[in-house]
Amino acid sequence: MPPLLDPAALTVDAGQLQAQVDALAEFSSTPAPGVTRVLFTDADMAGRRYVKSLMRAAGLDVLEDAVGNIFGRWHGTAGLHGRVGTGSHCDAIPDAGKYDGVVGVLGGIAAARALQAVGFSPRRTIDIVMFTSEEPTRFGIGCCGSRLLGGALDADALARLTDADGVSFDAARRAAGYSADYASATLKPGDYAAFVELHVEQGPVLEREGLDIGVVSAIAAPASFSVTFRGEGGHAGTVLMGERRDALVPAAALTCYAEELACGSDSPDSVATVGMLQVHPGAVNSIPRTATFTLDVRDTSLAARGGIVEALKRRAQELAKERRLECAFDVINEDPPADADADIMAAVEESAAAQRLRSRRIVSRAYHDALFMARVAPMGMIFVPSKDGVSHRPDEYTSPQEMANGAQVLAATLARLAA
Ligand code: HGY
Ligand code: MN
Ligand code: MN
Repeated sequence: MPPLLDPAALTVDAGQLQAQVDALAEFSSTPAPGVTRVLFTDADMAGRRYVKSLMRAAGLDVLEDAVGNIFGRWHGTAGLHGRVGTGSHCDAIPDAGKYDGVVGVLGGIAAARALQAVGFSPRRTIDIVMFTSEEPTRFGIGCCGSRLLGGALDADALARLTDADGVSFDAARRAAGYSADYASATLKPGDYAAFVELHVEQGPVLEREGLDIGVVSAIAAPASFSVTFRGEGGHAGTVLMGERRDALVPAAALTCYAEELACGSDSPDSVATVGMLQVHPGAVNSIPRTATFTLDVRDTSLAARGGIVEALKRRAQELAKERRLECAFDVINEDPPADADADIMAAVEESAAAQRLRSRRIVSRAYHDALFMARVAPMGMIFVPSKDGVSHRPDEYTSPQEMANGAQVLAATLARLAA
């Protein structure tokens, strides 16, 4: 910690931070209390403008890359290579809450202001980043912006992704005003000396244990797949049961099997979810011809996740054979987990202690942009409590003081890393 800076002296205005979270929540394509802010929609573009205005008001240089990652840059005084990064996302899945991701972007700007207020000036440049498309809502894969930055997604593959209306990522980004060469959005190792993300826990642990700060030790490994069963459909009244090749029934069977595998796993971190299902033709009196659904399987252990995925693939083929159907089991993403950097964890713990905040180490079962920034820089995450552990729902809540605590710990951590 630089000699002049007392972490306990760092204060963030909790009321102002809450007011900014509330103002950002106004930019939504669905009515309150839920928030919907899907990539490059009008709501997302309005939210981006608002975040950039806060960055400018904090005296940060605003830069945007080829895919709409937004950087609020606080230039360092020593011209050192290797910036210190923090940030998160502001896009929101349909009818979500207003804190997921937002606390890490607005809290990052607030942390910079808290450091400016005590006269701190960073020797290393500090970036507060708003990453593009952390949520998979529009193009089916999450963390598009941080995957590109971290070298975990091929630019051509990203450009070709299409949304439900057949609009490609490349067309969507150009319509949003981003047309630079994709290559400019890939970092070289060393570009960042450290990356720390502030985020709401999205789980019940901190609240249940009466703690203020979560020091993330690892981020679980997410995997997602698109599965399609294809049969022959037909009239719901005239095709007798023995003659059917119904596409939806095996989809339902595999959904229940996914739950059974995750519940029966030896690993406590195994989770499996079917979140989306489309049936064609989708009529009361028509036997489903195709059923397409998404599988989201995660674990902190790659072996445990792999075991569940392999069992699901086997069962899908068995069901297709038994029922004379076709089955496509396509990978959307299969990512490794990431461990936090020991020095950054120690810096977060010491920053929390200096501010008399109670902390513990914790695993992140949700994925974050930090998962991909970990590929190009030492990574850390700071969690603040989520009421009742709720997230991805309109009743998601973190109190103003809990957000301010997180931003203050982030400010002290950034000061150490950028000194
Ligand atoms: O799905 C996740 O873990 C993140 O909230 N996008
Ligand atoms: Mn989320
Ligand atoms: Mn998030």
